[in-house]
Amino acid sequence: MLPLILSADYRAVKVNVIVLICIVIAVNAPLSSQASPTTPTADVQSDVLVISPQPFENSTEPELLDNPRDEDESVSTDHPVKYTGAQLWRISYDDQVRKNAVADLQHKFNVAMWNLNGTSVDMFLKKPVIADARKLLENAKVPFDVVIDDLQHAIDTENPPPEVIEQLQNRKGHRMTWSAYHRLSDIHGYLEYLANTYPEICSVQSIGNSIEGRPLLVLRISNGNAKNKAVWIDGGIHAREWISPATVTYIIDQLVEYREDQPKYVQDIDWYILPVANPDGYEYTHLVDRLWRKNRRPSVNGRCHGVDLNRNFGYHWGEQGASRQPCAETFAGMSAFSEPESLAQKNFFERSGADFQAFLSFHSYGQYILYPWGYDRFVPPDHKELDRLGREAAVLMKKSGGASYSVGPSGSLLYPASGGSDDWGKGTLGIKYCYTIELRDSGRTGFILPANQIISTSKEAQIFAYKVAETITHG
Ligand code: 0X9
Ligand code: ZN
Repeated sequence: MLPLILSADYRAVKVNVIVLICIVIAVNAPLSSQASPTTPTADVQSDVLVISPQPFENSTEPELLDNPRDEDESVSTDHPVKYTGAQLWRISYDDQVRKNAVADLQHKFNVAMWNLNGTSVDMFLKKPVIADARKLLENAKVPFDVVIDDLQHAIDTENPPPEVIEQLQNRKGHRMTWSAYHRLSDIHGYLEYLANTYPEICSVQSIGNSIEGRPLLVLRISNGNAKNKAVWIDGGIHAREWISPATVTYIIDQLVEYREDQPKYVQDIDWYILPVANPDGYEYTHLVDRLWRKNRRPSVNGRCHGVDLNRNFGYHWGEQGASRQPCAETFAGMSAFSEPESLAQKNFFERSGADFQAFLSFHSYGQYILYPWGYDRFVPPDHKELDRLGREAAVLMKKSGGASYSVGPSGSLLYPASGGSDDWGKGTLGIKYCYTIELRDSGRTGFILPANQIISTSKEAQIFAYKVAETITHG
């Protein structure tokens, strides 16, 4: 049963039932208009290419991919999803003929978009559709490369073998290595270890529980100076983006274990860090489906689990690039902050007295430094300052031997997507420097970034975070 209609207040129940009925009708409404694949309007909603994207409230919802995994009852921890023979293709996407062909591909086959840039799009294809999809693109004369030729092999080799991980672990009183991706218990155990070992600068608090009851742990690192400005960092909103919690915990390690080596402007910040903002999804990617993105909200339509937490924040919620379909990868939820994970962040900020000047949300992939707005192709009045900081950081990251990052407003540089946490940080909380950082890589391995790139990725992310700290301290 939906929590929406569990209110004890009769009037609320009545209103909620009406709202629920309207939503059910809307969700189940047939597509009343659908652009033909020859109509040149292919566009993107996060992981999913769509035809003629419609705003959330529009009843002509564009076609979005269902998630057939949820309909498969055999999927469980005993029967994890296997991606044997599944491939990632990089397809040219730089003229209208090519865009139409890609839209056609999405219409006909169960393909999901993983990323795009100005000239190409990364599409994920399961094995059964590969031969026909290849024919379609060849007939349309659209060039493409097979970037990953067996996703299951990539998954099986992304972490070092268990015996190697075991050797590295437990050397320092905790299990984190940054040579491997770790389970939630290792990450949470590490935060507790820091709070116990360095109680004068570290404290850990649970800001709430996930839908399945896991704690949302925030580490505060502070020297206690009353004048300190504060920086928020989160990772792991999207479950499958494993490099994000790995990077965020690496930054924590530098801030705490190597504290004396850090510049004064870094030591004089109050850092609030939530390494795993979607703990249920994260565990699900370890145990059942490596490519899960959303939280684990039980099905609201009897078929598909999960809400995209980065569509569930309450600034311009439910507009472009967010879906009302529970099976879509970009399902925005039943209302803004309907999910305990996003609501916990909201409650935390509402109660906190800290002087937040920056809000950094780490994702992958694509190597982008994105600033608001994400909900549309607009920019805030102070966009030049956000852009300057982003560009200065990108130069430093590259100079240090790191990867190249593109900088820009996310609605234009990537795609419009509403309900993101970064927009909420800026638009509702009024925090000046809000960024979403899409970490490595730029497409060779996508979400399955080999663990041997954790440290190099984390080092460039650390440079970014420190540049933010320097700017809010010294201007
Ligand atoms: O679509 C997203 O949520 C982010 N990309 S991802 O591939 N990691 O899913 C980008 C979010 C950018 N910010 C907003 N659109 N507000
Ligand atoms: Zn993401």
